[in-house]
Amino acid sequence: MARHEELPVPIFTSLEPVYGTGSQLEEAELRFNQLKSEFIEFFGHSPDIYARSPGRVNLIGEHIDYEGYSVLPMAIRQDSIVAIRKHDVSEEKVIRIANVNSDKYSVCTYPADPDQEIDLKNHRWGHYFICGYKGFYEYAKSKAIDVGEPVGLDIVVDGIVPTGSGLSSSAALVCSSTIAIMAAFDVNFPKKELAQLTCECERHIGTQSGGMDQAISVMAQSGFAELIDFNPIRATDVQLPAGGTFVIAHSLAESQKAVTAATNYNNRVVECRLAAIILATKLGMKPQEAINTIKTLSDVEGLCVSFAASHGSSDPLLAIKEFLNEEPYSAEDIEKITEEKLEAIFANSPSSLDVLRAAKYFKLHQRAAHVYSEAKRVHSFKDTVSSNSSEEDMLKKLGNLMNDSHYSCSVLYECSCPELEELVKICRDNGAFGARLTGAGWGGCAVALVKENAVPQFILNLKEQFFQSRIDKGLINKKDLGLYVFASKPSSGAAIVKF
Ligand code: NG1
Repeated sequence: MARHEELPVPIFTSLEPVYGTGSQLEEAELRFNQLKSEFIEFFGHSPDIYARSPGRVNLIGEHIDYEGYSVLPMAIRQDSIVAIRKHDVSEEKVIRIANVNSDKYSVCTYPADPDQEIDLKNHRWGHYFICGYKGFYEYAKSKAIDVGEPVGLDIVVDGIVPTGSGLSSSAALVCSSTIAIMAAFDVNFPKKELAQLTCECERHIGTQSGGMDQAISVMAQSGFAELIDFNPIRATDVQLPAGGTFVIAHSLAESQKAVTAATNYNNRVVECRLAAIILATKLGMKPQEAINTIKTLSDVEGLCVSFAASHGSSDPLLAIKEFLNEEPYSAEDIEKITEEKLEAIFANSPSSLDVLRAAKYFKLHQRAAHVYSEAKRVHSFKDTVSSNSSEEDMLKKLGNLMNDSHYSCSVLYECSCPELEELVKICRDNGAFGARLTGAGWGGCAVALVKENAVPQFILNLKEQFFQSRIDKGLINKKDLGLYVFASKPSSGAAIVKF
């Protein structure tokens, strides 16, 4: 039987297979009904078809997907739904994207031109749809699939993944958009190809995204977390221990990933590349060869492990300790080793050049140490889950790995923030087995592993100890608390719905 990632996106004619039964189904029915009536009101037609794709919470493996390492996320119930209608060739060649939350997201209009450039200087929410639009045509072209000449599209979006929260609202929107376009053109690609193409097309927004979010959004299976491997993309179901529940809580610091890319997300991608090039050079490669061939820390891991082996170890961290200074590097320090200007190394990547312009120095030792140690923790997490330890022992070990991951993100990768530190501490003080920031960080959510039967009290304590003071200050409304702190079970992945 084909692995599930080889299969196309499932097409359903009802909502039960996606949302199950009970309150989740009722909520979905309301959303689909509202989406349809808003579509008719706005465009004067019904949509042809719908696509939905979920957000995710990453359990462990932060900032390592773009370095080629496996990660372990699960899909959450919150998703993005896209309703779409494809124009006839005789109709206007324009793409109109509306949102059910029209107060926050006004209508965006674009030409029906797959080669259009996205205006990164003027960030608009509709750009994420256009990422999917460009990606769809790029993929079809690369596979010589004839999808006809570009036509106009009518779209209405309903997204309930909180934005800027590290729960992948952007990937949920890019994936649901791409799948909706695909379905409107009556084609369907294998899920693993979609995961790859949505990862690549989200980069049109200017972040050098790694691929985890799109992979889990497209390939998730209800009831399982997934170990996601890259090159090639692969998803392996991971059954989590029954006695534990993951609680997600928002630090209320919004992380604007696309806007802060040059100093935060993309900065770390550039630092990792520089660390990898220097390691390769120190381990015997010619600088120019390293520049040409070494893209990620995983590319140079083999050399680091060989170095470690000659010292009786198998730990790549040994090479980092030996060859990367703990003190931050200036651009000149690095150029002495690479024998090449940094601007020349990154000449083909405008977003990396933005990083170079914004950076004062580069912390290569710390970033590489995070990546190698975090990659190891992902496998320890997976091994723990599949070991035959008692449930209590298993939960404790998983919690410790999550705590170690948070420490590494906070101290070595510096992608935490004061609000996340406070929240993670409160989670641990209230009995979580472990807690950590999740997603890119610099704001957004924390995830805590909590004993199943302690979840209601745990959430109450978080409300009292973290959220109440924010309600008092008027930062959030008490009635919205459920949006900011909730328990989550692994949900299903992307789907097409045709009624
Ligand atoms: P968020 O910002 O949480 O959606 C981002 C990246 C991931 C991964 C994590 C950090 C995108 C779309 N997603 O996730 O690929 O690198 O940060 O682990 O850029």
